Amino acid sequence: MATDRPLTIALSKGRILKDTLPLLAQAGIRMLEDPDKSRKLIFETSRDDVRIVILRATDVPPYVQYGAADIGVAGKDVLMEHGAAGIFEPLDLEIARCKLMVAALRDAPPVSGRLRVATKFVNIARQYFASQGRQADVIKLYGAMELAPIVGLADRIVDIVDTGNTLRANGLEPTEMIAEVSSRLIVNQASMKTRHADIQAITDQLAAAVVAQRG
Ligand code: PRT
Ligand code: MG
Repeated sequence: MATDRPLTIALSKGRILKDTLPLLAQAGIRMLEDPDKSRKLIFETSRDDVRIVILRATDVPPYVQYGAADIGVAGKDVLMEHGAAGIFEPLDLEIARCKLMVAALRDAPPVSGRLRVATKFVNIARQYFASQGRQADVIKLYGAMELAPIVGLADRIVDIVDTGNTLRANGLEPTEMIAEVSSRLIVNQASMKTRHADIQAITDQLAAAVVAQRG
């Protein structure tokens, strides 16, 4: 049976990995080597029935949706952008907190007519401005969104804001909040049935670790 393969957990490098590993340790799952010092993408763990794959943050939802990973950790921003098909979201891990915001050049005048919005979150942006009844042309970018209003590519950006330093450093300010963001435990819907006991146990242990980390 396919269920003989190790339970596969998808994580992304950076803040999600850093903040998730202590929670997984509380569930008895530890990486056997430091992924920051390795070029490997698949890692064994202290449990021989559990392995960890390291992906780009935006690739975690599709891996879980299609069952290549049974479990994953992804920011709510990435989940909102990807959509929830095939994915359960049983637990808020309360890590990597930030906000999805609309931002503009400081003291930018209101825009009459269509708004030009630059973002990597095109689905979220389209949905948000539609829900506000505002006409928006959304331009997909892959990085350095802050530059777009400065050089006249866009009137607004939609981006992640934490301290606000990146916006400020580029003469921008947040104008509207779209959503509060934290990272979520996500589970493939079929795995939730075929490997229910394992996944439920890990979810329960992570839930306890989340409560403990509130301190
Ligand atoms: O970096 P990469 O392109 O590989 O992917 P990624 O940026 O999606 O991954 P990563 O690891 O940077 O972020 C993973 C998740 O962490 C995101 O999906 C968010 O849910 C969450 N998170 C929390 C953040 C931040 N805080 C954050 N500050 N993600 C990104 N940022 C960036 C933001 O894009 C902006 O450039 O930090 C900048 C804003 O920070 P402040 O403090 O200057 O406001
Ligand atoms: Mg990043």
